[in-house]
Amino acid sequence: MLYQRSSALFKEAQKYIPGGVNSPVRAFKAVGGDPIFVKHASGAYLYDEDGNRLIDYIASWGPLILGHAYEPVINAVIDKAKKGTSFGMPTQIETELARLAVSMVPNIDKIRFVNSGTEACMSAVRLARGYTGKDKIIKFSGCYHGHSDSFLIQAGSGAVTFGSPNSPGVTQGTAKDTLLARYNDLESVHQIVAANKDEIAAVIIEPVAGNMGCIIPSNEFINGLRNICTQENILLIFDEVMTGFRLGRGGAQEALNIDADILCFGKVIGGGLPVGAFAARSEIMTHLAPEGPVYQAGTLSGNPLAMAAGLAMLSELDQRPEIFDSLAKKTAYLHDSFDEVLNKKGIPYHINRFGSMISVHFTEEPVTDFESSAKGNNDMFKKYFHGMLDKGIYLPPSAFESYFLNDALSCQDLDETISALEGLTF
Ligand code: HOZ
Repeated sequence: MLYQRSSALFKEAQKYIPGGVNSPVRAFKAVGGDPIFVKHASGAYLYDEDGNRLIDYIASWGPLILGHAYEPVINAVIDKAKKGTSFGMPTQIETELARLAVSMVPNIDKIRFVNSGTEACMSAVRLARGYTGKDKIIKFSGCYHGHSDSFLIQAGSGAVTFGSPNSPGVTQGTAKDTLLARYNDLESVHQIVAANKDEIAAVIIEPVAGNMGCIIPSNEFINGLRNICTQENILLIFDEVMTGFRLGRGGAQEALNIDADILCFGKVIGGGLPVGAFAARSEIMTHLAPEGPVYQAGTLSGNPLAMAAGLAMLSELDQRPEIFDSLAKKTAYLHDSFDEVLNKKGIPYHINRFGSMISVHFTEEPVTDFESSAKGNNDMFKKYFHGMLDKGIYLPPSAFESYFLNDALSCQDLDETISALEGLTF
């Protein structure tokens, strides 16, 4: 495939935008080459500036669970836009989306809308600190909760891809309050809790991780985490930015059968527009301004266009919950077929999958945490990524990301993807 126009556009972008992109992982640094510039998209396909059609496995990094330019979502946005795009005043549709989200997700009574997953997680931690009166938080290496200061400590996603899991610019003062545990290692949590008795406000975790590839928590680990938090009066924050409204109506809480105390959302809840949210039981949410003293605000929070997209998206998922099952089946089919092909090729690999999230790691060992994920062979990953791209398959351009399947992917698309893998030489 030719990407001349994308390359020219990237060159021009680099003159005015740092690295030519507005979010680092898009720059293809982990896989080499120039990023693809999208012209438009529809259903399961991206159409780039050079006229190539690509089968899309990132779905805008998760939000587009029903495929690109999904008509009910687009129509809802158009209708709303005609009536004004932002007021900085309350609108009825905010309550409609809040009511629907609260009805779908376990353990939440109230929800606050923000503009991104980053905002949701940073505000959730502030709320946890305000509620408990404690300062420290525990996060897990390789988990990524957006780019606010407290979370750029051994962060996953683009932060690790670009070699700044602990970013310059984060002060020692902030970093000292973020304590680092290992994913799937309960003992590491026990040790930190014991060494910081009565000082920890919250444990924040991606309940199914998607920012070091897809990583699944063991039952023992995730249940144990819940127990430690309950025993020690620590709030358990599930960062469901990726998993919320994707692993099922009730997200990871429902899929793993675990109750969290505060939930963070982004991606699917905005239907492809910039929406984040955090939610909890009333007892916790009443601490938030203007009801309580924990401050949080935003001019574009609850923006009517974003709310319209989110409402159209969640309504569809609420009415057709079988979508989650169908997506999981498609993902399982892809997994089984990739197993067959890669086994035949005799390549060392591991595939992790949960619901419609999946990732391929080129390593002999099972991938259960950041350390094992980082052992993946990146040269192999680059060949795989570019080989698939050449055959019209768009995968995440970094091994530290999950794929997100969307409902528009047909059996034919999946088979085209499997044939592309068959044709690869590593
Ligand atoms: N941090 C996102 C993936 N985990 C990438 C966002 C983007 O580059 O669009």
